Amino acid sequence: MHMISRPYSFPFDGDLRAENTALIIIDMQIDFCGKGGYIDQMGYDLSLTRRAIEPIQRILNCARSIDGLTVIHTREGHREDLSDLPANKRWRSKQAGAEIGSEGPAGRILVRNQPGWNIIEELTPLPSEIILDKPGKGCFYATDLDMILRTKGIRNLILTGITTDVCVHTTMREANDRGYECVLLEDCTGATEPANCQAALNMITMQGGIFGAVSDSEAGISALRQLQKKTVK
Ligand code: C5J
Repeated sequence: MHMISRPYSFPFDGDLRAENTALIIIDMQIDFCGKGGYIDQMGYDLSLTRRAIEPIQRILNCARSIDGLTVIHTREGHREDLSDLPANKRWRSKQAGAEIGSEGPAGRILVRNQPGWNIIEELTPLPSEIILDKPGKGCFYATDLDMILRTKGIRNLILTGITTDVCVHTTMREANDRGYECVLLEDCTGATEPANCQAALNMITMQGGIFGAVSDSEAGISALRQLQKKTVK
């Protein structure tokens, strides 16, 4: 079973099953795509990150209908006392006009349990879905993601979320080095600069798919629906 993708059909060996696959939705938080959050405070155009919401809703609805498929949501954010916030990350965010930990219209910027840290309403996780909190850009650093995936026997990762060139790319690279087989759905992601989003997508597909493959929500949904048919048989 394959998903139509480029530069090769995902996954490389055709071993696409609900049990060995996870849909990962990265950082769809108010801080990254909502009014008054981190990205908004830096002055970026929110439509560039919000473009991913509807396509993610579609693939998420489909994933929820597939027995045995794992859904994981992630959130970037720091402890209230900022003890897990590196000084250089804080300093740089201040230069960009949105100091992490400072008060903003959506509460303290990128701090856990503040309004801006929440996942947007449109993509609210179900109680049965995994939520992963991370202090950095990559989903593997300082989290138990690798342990969760290995424990559940998951090898294939369908990546979605924001931002393409930062948290999504870092995660894809971390996953790739650990032997996970990744595909990124291009309409389910977005970046603060469209050129960087495009460059990040191109980078994945170079050299035969150096970090994995690129597809879209329509192809992702078709592939997942095939899994459902297989499960039912
Ligand atoms: C950023 C992220 N861009 N989720 N975080 O700082 O990509």
